[in-house]
Amino acid sequence: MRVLLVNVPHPSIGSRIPDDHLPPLGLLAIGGPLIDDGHAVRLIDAEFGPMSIAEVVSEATGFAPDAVLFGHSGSTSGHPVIAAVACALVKVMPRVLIVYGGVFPTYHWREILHDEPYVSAIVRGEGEETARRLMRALEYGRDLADIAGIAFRDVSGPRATQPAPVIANLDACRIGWELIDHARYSYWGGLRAVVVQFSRGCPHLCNYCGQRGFWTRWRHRDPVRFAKELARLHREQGVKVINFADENPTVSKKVWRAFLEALIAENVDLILVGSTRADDIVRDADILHLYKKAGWQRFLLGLENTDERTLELIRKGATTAVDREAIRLLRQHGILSMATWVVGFEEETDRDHWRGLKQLLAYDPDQVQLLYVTPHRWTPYFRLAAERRVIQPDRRRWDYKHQVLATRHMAPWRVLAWFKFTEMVLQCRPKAIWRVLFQRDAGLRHAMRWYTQMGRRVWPHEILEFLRARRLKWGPSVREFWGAPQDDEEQSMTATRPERRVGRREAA
Ligand code: B12
Ligand code: SF4
Repeated sequence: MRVLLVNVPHPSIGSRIPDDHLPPLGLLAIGGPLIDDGHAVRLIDAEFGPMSIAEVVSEATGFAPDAVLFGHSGSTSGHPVIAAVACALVKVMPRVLIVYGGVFPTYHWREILHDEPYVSAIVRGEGEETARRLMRALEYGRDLADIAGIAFRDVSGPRATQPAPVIANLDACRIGWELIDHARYSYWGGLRAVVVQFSRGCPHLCNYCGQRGFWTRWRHRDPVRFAKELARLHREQGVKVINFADENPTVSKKVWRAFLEALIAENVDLILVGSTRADDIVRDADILHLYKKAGWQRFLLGLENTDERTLELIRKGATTAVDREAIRLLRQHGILSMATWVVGFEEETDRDHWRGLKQLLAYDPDQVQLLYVTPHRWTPYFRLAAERRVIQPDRRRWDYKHQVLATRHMAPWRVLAWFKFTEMVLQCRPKAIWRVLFQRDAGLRHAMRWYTQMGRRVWPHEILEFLRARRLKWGPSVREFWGAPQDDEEQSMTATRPERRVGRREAA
């Protein structure tokens, strides 16, 4: 079959503000196995430009695909863009099959199949094996009901098949790197870069997490083979920056250490960046020198909040003392820390923001990223937030960088004022400026300067966005806006009601 993968242009800050673009790993992960199965596969990455819908349509028709496959890293906020592009494509190619995968459609399959008639099938959960089986079935006109891990329409409406088994051996899946020209992709201020995954999933239970349940259980690649793949990308493709997509790569100290040692043995000059948990950093205090030697330059630590009650509410399983110690240890080993900080909890007041700002200053992270609490329907947190009021009806803005829910005691402008003020104080305090200007390590200096540059663009952009965006004063409840909680389906590959058929009313 002729298979076209499309990475749509995303309107979010992460896609539009930096001049860099990262390869769409999810689509490449699907593409590799499909190439090996003999399909003619091509990728259109519309993030470059960004391409208009008309340009995507024109390039797509030139390839004359049998099937167009969509997926995206932005998930929830990316969905409306995918819907618009898919709709435009089927207008000019009415016989083309539209296949859709990723986190958001895995859970919202009922609504998508109900509202978007042009979608032929949705791949639920991890896609490598399922996409192969689905494309074969579509090619030979076999019954889709026999394919595990998908959702499609039959005579009674949208239905999901039984969950696909998790991929036990991640090394068996090949990334279709040949689908991209590495020279186009960069990160960290113009350095050639890729996104990779050492592991999938996370054993922790934060109740707002939209990723953990998707992968169902934590698995990892062979540490030595993985290190060799990174070294090969460096030697053959000139890749310099490795961005880890892992939710939590450091879960097993033993395995992680094996990876670090294997990469050090490869003797390649790489910059590694990614996210992990503060408690793993503290646990690994005795091997942080290996992190540094392997090339780690920055860890994003999801601190989320410093209020112990809020941490309890979101089941973060962290303590403020550990978070603080992790930042200290990273600095001691010449690794930058970026703290994410979440605002917009229902009962927040000025006093909470002030206390949070003081706490953040005491933590002293190198970089800070503020986010708005954004419930996903498949997480337990959604249930807690189900009766809160939506103020942002545009789903493209459900990207953590727009306030989407009303808070009880503060107007949105006031939350934004605290949001921007906190960022400004953290990034403009003398200590932070000193680190940006005079950081002794040239690599870290570059990283700090690049981030500051991004911050300078993001800061006014977010204020303008706020002024431009249409907001509701007191909109529908979260439950009315998205539908009933779906947390019982959170484990995407052990779903509880696989074969359930839904009627039109329920799907709506
Ligand atoms: C790398 C990354 C980015 C990169 C994107 C690079 C790129 N070109 O893809 C950058 C930094 C640009 C970025 C930006 C944003 N991101 Co981001 N990002 C990630 C991150 C860390 C990894 C994504 C990834 O590669 N995963 C690994 C791949 C293999 O998994 P996957 O994409 O899910 O694909 C698998 C399956 O889903 C499925 N699949 C996926 N697509 C398809 C398609 C088909 C046809 C099939 C069959 C199967 C299939 O098969 C794949 C293999 O099993 C995730 C967090 C995470 N741990 O996943 C956040 C994450 C996806 N990002 C998120 C967000 C919010 C954003 C932004 C909106 C932030 C912002 N406000 O700017 C933007 C959106 C930009 C965009 N283009 O999507 C959220 C999405 C939340 C949600 N559920 O809505 C996440 C989950 C972070 C989080 N913890 O909340 N991001
Ligand atoms: S530690 Fe991170 S990835 Fe793991 S459950 Fe919590 S938020 Fe999700």
